[in-house]
Amino acid sequence: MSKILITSALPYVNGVPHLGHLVGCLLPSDVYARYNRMLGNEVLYICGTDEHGTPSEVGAAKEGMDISEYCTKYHNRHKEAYQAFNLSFDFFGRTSSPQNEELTHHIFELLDKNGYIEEKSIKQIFSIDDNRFLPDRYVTGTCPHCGYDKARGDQCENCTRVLDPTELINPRSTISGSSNLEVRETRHLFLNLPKLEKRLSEWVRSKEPFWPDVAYSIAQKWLKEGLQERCITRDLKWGFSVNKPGYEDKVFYVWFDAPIGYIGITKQWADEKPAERDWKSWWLDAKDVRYVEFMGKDNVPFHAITFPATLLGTGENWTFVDYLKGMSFLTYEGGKFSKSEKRGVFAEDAVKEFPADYWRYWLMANAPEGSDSAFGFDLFAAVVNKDLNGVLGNFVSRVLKMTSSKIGAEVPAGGEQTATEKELIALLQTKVSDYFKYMNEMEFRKALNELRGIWVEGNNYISAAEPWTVIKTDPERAAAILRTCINLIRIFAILSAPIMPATAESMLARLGLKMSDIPSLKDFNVAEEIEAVKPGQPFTVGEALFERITPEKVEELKQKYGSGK
Ligand code: B3M
Ligand code: ZN
Repeated sequence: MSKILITSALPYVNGVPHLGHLVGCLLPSDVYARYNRMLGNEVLYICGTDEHGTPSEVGAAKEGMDISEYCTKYHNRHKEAYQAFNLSFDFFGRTSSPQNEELTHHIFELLDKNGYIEEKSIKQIFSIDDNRFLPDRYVTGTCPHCGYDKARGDQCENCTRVLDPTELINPRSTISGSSNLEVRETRHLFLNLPKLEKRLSEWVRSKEPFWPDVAYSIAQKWLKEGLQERCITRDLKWGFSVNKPGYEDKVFYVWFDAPIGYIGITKQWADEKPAERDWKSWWLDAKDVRYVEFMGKDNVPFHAITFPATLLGTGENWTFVDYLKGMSFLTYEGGKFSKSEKRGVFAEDAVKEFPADYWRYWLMANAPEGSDSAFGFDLFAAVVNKDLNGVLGNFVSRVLKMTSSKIGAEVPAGGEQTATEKELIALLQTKVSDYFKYMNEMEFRKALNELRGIWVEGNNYISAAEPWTVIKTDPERAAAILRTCINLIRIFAILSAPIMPATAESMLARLGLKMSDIPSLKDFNVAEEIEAVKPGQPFTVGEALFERITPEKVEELKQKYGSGK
């Protein structure tokens, strides 16, 4: 048994997650965690909310709330939405926890002691009316290049040029709208990445065969361009205090403590049951831990460069990422998801429309892996109707209804396997090993393609074997065919469980089985599994597994959630 540490990028607490967030790191990590548990591996699957930074301050001010209450409110909303999606975190914590603060201080202290922290003065915009420094993206003004009057201090949305807030014409505070601004000098702490560059690039090189192209090439690009010192403090009130004299009025930058949050959240988990859980056995001087991270591609540089550099600089023996799965983006009906413009499906609404498994399946089957992918209700309905309702659901109800009406509600006895079943077993064994191979490689679209192919073989088998005709002349043979089909239902349930856990349970329940009855996926042998459900075992037909989505419903959903840009 191997120890597998899995983390999903920690979603920002402000705002509520949409389908893009789900497919961008949360769902793939959950599928991978479930699959590894089914293989019998010891899995620790960690996630939580990323709570510091200006957006939380601004969000709280907008709602007239105290920041920490605001974070608690949204932390709970995230947590509920993820529960509804059946995400199987071992712990869903918070980056603002005392455990994370202690670790952040510890790591900073070592970096400082080892000479990797520099002090420098920088110029920043100060808003006199807000009585605070403004982060670049909280300064709005007219773009000096294209004249767009709502350009942000870090970048103009209209012409995409990268800006310095001091370049904006008529700058004003995004927070209060005040134009009473001035440029002030302020001292900050920087992580000296150039000093760590050599060790970092050796480390990245050592990972070459294990990282997917996108993550490896992003890391290489950064290293080739040469690393810059990175500012790790901010002039904000909300955040962790800086444990260095002279920095009492500043806090750590959100991206400094957020990845440390993976460790902090593990400590939160361990502190709940100190007698049986040990965070260090996963993170510090840990043995035999394989660490896999899931994230959107925009987060790759922080995980491939800055976080490993932060850990390297401490001189301690931390667990470094072994495999980094960077996902591309999901578009919504040809445009972007936008909460403010009420466009897109948000996790908490999605599960009110359809059971989580419909979304889980669609999103994983269309995961933006190599390139971006597009969500649209037409596409969604087409896949649900064809793969789930048409192929899988139809097979299950057809087999159980037919057996129950023609023979009885027990797995039928009689009839031996023939060459047809032997062929089916061989075919399925190949497809199952391809499915496992893609799951191991985290090639989820390919894995789901195989899974769908496995379901299709069930339909092909029953169509060719025609038990409804055979029963008239050879009831023994018909019984053997239907018994094989019932066993296929169990096999399909097991293989689908990482993707559609609730559906898998419902399929098994019809056969009087539970997930806990299922043996490890290691050495999954179709020839044995196809005889696992024995004659005489009672079953129930149950409701249809999936509903068809009608064209009228598709139109209704488009109206409700916004269509196009
Ligand atoms: N909160 C960005 C995001 O949600 C950021 C990830 C932190 S991972 C340590 O996309
Ligand atoms: Zn512009």
